This record gives sequence, C-alpha cells and structure tokens, in this order.
Amino acid sequence: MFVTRPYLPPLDELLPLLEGIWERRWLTNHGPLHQRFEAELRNFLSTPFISPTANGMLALEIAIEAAELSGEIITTPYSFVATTHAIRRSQLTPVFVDIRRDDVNMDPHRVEERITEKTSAIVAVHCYGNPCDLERLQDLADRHSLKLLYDAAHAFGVRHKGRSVLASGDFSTLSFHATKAFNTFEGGAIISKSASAKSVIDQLCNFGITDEVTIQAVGANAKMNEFSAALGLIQLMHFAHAQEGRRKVDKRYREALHNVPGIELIDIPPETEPNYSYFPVFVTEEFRLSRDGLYEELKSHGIMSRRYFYPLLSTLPMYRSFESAAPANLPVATRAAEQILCLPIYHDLSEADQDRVIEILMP
Ligand code: T4K
Repeated sequence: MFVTRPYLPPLDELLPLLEGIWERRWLTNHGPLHQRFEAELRNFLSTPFISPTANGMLALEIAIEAAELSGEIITTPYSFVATTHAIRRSQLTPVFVDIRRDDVNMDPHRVEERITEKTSAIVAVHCYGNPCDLERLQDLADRHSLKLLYDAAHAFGVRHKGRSVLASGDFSTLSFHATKAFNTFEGGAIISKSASAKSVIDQLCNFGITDEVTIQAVGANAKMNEFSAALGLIQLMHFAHAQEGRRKVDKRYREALHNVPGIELIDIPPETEPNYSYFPVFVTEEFRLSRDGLYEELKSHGIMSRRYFYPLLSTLPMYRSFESAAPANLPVATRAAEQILCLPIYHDLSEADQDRVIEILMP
C-alpha cells in the first residue's frame, strides 16, 4: 500500500480522444485537445485566464518569470523542493519564514518581519491543499507593493469562503502530476489575472515565440502535450467521484484517530472545501514511537507512508547557509518536518486496508 495511487478513468473513455490524436498526427504545440482542455479547465476552476503546462515546477518557474521579480522572495521552507528550486533557478534569493502549526502554511506575521527594500514577492504554498491566510497575505502584498504568487500544486479544486483559492494573488500554479488530486500523468497549469499576463505566459511556455519569424523572449518549452490534455478532459468528468472517495477515507481517519494520544490531526480549516489529497498527522512525544519509528513500523507491514515534507528545504545543502535558513528562525517548520507523517489516502483505498493503517496507530 502506497501513500497515494493515481486516479485513472476507464480506458475506453479515453480511447476515442486518442484515436483523434492518431488520425490528426497533431501531438503537441497547442493542438485542438490542448485548446479544449484549457477552455474546460477555465470553466471547471472558475478562473478566466489559465494556461496548461508540462508540469508544476515549470509552471512555477514561468509564473515567476512572468511576474518580473528581482532580489528576495519570501517563501516557506515547508514544501516540496520544487517551490524553492523554482525561485533559485530564476536567480532569485529565497527568504524562509516560519509556518503556523494549525495549517502548516506561512505565518503572515513572520512574512511582514522579513520584508525589506530587496523583497519583490511572496511565494506561498497551500500546503496539503490547506488555503493560506489569503486576506492577510494580500494585504501585505498590497501595502508593500509586492507580487503574490501561490504554488497551488496541492490545491486543485480547493475552495475557501465559496471561491476557488486560485482566484487569489497575481499568479497561481497547479501540478497535475500522477500523485496529485487531479492528474494528467505529468502536467500543470498557470492561473493569471489578465489577458496580457496570459499571453506573456503562453509565449514563455513556447520558447518565447510570437509567430514563425518573431521570438520576443527567452522562453522555455513548458507546453502540455495532446495526450495529457486528452486525459485531462476525461479526468475532469471524474474529479468529483475521485474526491468523494478520498473524502470518505479522510472522514474515517478523523473518526478513528482523533483521540489517539500522541497523534494530532490537522483540522480542515473553517469555510474550506478541501480536495482530501493528503492525510498528514503530527506524531508527538506522547506516541509510543517516534515519527520515524512509526514510518518504519508501517513499512514493515507493507504500508508506505511518506514524510512530506522532510527534510525541511532550508536544511538542504544549497540553502542551509542562507541567513533565513537558521533553525532558530523556523521552529514550527522544524518541528513539523520532524513530526509529520502522511498516511495513505486515495479514492479507492479499501476500508480493510485503511483499518490496517489505523490498527497500527491505535494505543
Ligand atoms: N510544488 C509543490 C508544493 C509540489 O508538491 C510539487 C510536486 C511541485 C510544486 C512540482 O510539481 P510537478 O513538477 O511534480 O508537477 C512526489 C511528486 O513527484 C511531486 O509531483 C509532488 N509535488 C511531491 C509532493 O510528491 P515523490 O518523490 O513522493 O514521488 P514518488 O514517485 O515517490 O511517488 C509517491 C508514491 O505515489 C509512490 O510511492 C507510489 C505512488 N505513485 C507514484 C507515481 C509517480 C503511483 O502509484 N504511481 C505513479 O505513477 O514526489
């Protein structure tokens, strides 16, 4: 049993779209399925400007480039490595700030303390799909004239106060990787806020090409191919079903584990419609095993949990010498990286398999 298992729709639903690809021999470069997927994503996510991409990391790199940032970027150390690498690969300096224990997202108070004249943006992550403090981060960005980017890799379909979380900030990026709530094998998307920003993004995703004889920017190849777009079109029709499967698993874990000494759950934040793609628990000193001990015990029973997100990004060799990486600046994130374990959750995790996990966690 793995920490996740990708949702795949019935193959026969996909085949007609694949036959179309075979007939047209149009495999990539904004083909008809890319265009259809883009239009359907726009409606599905209620977001007017969206550009499908090859993956979530390139989506973030392109969004950072489109935002025209410089100097220092305030960000979280508690994420997947793609977040900080995307900042660094754009020749910018990540400045790490601590997170809040209740939702493991960046703490706006710590963000404010770190703003200097070199700061050009905040890159926040909706970790495990928990919405960041959208209002306070926007207020900080507005007061200090900073760009606000969300790495929303975990937050496909997540809504807060009746709105998609993707409606917040200047840019948001999604990942459609196999392990995500919504997958196209590999894939991603960039959400922007205007037609002009989207047009810059589309150009940057296609080598900076404007037309056959005009290349206006040093772009990348970040386009989504037709196969992924075909799968995405079918996956959209199944998202609610897959989400419902995960919701049931989430509910059973919460009912079984809420009173286990030494196991602390992360509550679903108020006014949030989650996508249930991760089930993180804090394994505290009160538990009979350390977090790593529990990881090993689960593994010995064939249950592959994951330590998302350990190691903390600020401790990686390429970041640990940054002044903001000092563990004393990041006590909450340091504890989270030491204590959190993500338990298996996916749409068709059987009750019997889930009970095997729960049994091992019981006192
Ligand atoms: N920002 C954030 C906050 C992210 O979390 C990520 C990616 C990104 C940006 C970048 O997005 P992408 O460029 O990836 O689109 C995984 C994923 O590779 C990565 O996409 C994801 N975050 C990260 C949180 O998790 P690993 O190292 O855990 O993957 P892996 O291969 O060990 O897979 C985990 C488990 O999933 C496996 O034990 C079994 C299962 N699995 C995996 C794959 C690939 C399957 O059942 N089928 C599969 O095809 O990183």
